[in-house]
Amino acid sequence: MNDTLVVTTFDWVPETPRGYVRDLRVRWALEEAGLPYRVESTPFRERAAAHYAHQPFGQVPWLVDGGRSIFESGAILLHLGQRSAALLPTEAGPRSEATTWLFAALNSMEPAILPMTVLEFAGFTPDMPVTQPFEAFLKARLGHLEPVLAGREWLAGSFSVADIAMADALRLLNESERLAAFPACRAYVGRATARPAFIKAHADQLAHFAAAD
Ligand SMILES: N[C@@H](CCC(=O)N[C@@H](CS)C(=O)NCC(=O)O)C(=O)O
Repeated sequence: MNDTLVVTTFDWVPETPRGYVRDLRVRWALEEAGLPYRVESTPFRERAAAHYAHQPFGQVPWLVDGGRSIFESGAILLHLGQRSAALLPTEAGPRSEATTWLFAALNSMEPAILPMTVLEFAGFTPDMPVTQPFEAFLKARLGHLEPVLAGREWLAGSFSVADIAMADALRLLNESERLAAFPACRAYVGRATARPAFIKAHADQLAHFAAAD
């Protein structure tokens, strides 16, 4: 495989999603692992066939590692985890636990978090009847995650790709008051986003989009 990994994100996005575009998960993992990489851009406004060849939904990110192109942030995290013990434990037991929590972040928590953020973006407020079932679904999931995070620093023993996915999904709730009733979840997001690798990845993404203005 080549030494340099290539992450592709959009050349520009509107102000609101900046800092949250999912190339952040990939940048964060690469920074944690200290793997060499560079970032390339694909047009946001006009998505060409070449874009769909890498990402069938016309989204970002994707990662090119040598001759292999991988889309879906979760699949990319798993791929990088296989390249670095800083991202995924090498022992079978802890590795399985970290993989399980990676899927839990993407498949149990994120589906509860995303509808709220989409509704908010569309101008719906938490008190509106249409948002109630989504609020209840999210609260139930956070209620189950809370005791888990109250008892551990990271999801699977040491920090792993599971924490990148989980903390990145949860931090979407940071600007609302939704984590106020879940102090362990809130503290976990604080711990994760205080890591130097997150801080660098976040600043780099903001700089990338700002450079396109
Ligand atoms: N499940 C995909 C979702 C990727 C995704 O939602 N990408 C957003 C940016 S964060 C995107 O490309 N949005 C533009 C669009 O959907 O047209 C992943 O985790 O990689």
